[in-house]
Amino acid sequence: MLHSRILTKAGVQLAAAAAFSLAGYASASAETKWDMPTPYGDGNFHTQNIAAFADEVKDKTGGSLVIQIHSAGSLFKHPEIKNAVRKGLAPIGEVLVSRLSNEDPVFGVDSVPFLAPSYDQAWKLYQAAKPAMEEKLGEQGLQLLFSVPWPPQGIYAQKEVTKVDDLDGLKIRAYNAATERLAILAGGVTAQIEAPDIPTAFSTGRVDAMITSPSTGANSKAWDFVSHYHDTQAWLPKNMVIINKQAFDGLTDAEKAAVLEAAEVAEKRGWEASKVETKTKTDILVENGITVVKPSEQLIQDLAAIGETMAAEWQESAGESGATVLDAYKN
Ligand code: PCA
Repeated sequence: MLHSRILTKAGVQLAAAAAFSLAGYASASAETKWDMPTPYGDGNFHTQNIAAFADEVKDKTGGSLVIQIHSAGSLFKHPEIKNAVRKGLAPIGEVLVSRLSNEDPVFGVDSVPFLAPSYDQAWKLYQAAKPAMEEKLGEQGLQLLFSVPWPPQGIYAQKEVTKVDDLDGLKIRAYNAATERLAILAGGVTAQIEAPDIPTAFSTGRVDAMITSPSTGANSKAWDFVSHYHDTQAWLPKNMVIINKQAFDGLTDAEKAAVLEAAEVAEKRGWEASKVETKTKTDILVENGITVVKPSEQLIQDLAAIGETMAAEWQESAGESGATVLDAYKN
């Protein structure tokens, strides 16, 4: 017996009402199908890592738990995914952690420029922030399964940028509150654009520069609309896979174990894939004619000053719990 829980967006509300009452017996004897909304395209390494996670869950459960991925915001748009999982409209989903920074500053710590600009530092910062992240998610009936960073963030522009003043007046694409703030501090104007919409945003002139990874640059064929990539290595924002606790509790013990084991493997695999991705996607930018620039001393200094402002603002907003995270990170 197959319980296909959520088929269309229109059916979601109704299906959700039934979903948890079905969960108990469905998982005991039959196939459970979980729809999983994610924000990024099929070609992205995060999505591919999640596909491997889903395969492993299916294998480990002998096919009793099947996770179907709906990538690129096709089931729920990125801004809706967290609440969809919280409400049980989808049992599991992926979001950029820092999209939740308006709920609690702890979710924004991975996007403070230059606080943790290497993989080792990003891992340490993740470990420091994780208890607070889990607590905040737990308050909403959500559980963190795993989290994987994007490659380090750099600046894409239609000219070489040697100082922050060169960004003055540009329309800079943002993907979270921190990139918005940085764009404004740099003298630009900003528009929040989802990754799958980047090519259109450039071709229609809504934006003319962006701060993101080699990964998203290559996935969106940045060579079609910019000429330079400045490898500033400013921070490594993370995605996370979250699960509705009630949906998780409805699984059999064997299924729960399979999900948790596959999540642990996915986190390790994802961190390694991200490191590899940094090099392979930077190479792809070069192969397609983008000039990859080592940032000038002046640009580094200017960005560091913006980073200090943003770090102070983050600490101010995060208060005591923020101080705890920073202490854990620095010690
Ligand atoms: N890619 C995502 C978030 C960070 C990144 O490298 C994006 O640009 O939307």
